[in-house]
Amino acid sequence: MYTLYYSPGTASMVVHLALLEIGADYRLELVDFDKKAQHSAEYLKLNPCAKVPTLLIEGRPVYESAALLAILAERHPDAKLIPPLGTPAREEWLQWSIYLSNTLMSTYRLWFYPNELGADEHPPAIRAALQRKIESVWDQLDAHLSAHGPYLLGAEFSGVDLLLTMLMRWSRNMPRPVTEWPALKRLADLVRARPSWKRLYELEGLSGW
Ligand SMILES: N[C@@H](CCC(=O)N[C@@H](CS)C(=O)NCC(=O)O)C(=O)O
Repeated sequence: MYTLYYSPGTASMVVHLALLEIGADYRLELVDFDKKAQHSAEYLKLNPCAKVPTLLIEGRPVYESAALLAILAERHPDAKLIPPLGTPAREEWLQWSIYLSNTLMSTYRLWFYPNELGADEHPPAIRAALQRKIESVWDQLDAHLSAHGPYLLGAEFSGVDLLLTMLMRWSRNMPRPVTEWPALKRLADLVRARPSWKRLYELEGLSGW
């Protein structure tokens, strides 16, 4: 039994999707951002970063969404969320998961949390630079998927496509949402058609894209 500390539609989403894909037994614990519950003494004992997700694995708290995706995928090989150890596809999977975390996730963090650079709002030049950075990642990924898609690893869906689709969803209110990149939109449409995506929307009370 796992316990996922989550907030709807945030970085916990990929872990929740992985749990649903696996069919694992899990319990959800809402971390209420409106009440700043991520900063409560109780939660900080589980995750000193004051962020979601945190997953309790046999009672042990573990955090970082991309790491949790890999951990769950490895613990439940039958779900085929990650290719087998020692294969080129496994190496490519790791490449994409770390790339997405290092490039998109960290840039999004600055996009959504200007306070981390010490201001209520970014100056326009910083906002524009962050937008350019995110769009340059879409350009790169779209070129890769056009040549080698429809999924990041080619013909086969894997857990890293869940991570990418979660990150794509976060662009929906940006000046150029990711659905303007055709190969990325095709991947998103495939992932959004999966039962796990639909079930997560019900469980987390999400709507739209
Ligand atoms: N690198 C972390 C980032 C997690 C993260 O930024 N979570 C956000 C939600 S998307 C959060 O908890 N925000 C609340 C806050 O920072 O106060 C991960 O991938 O798990």
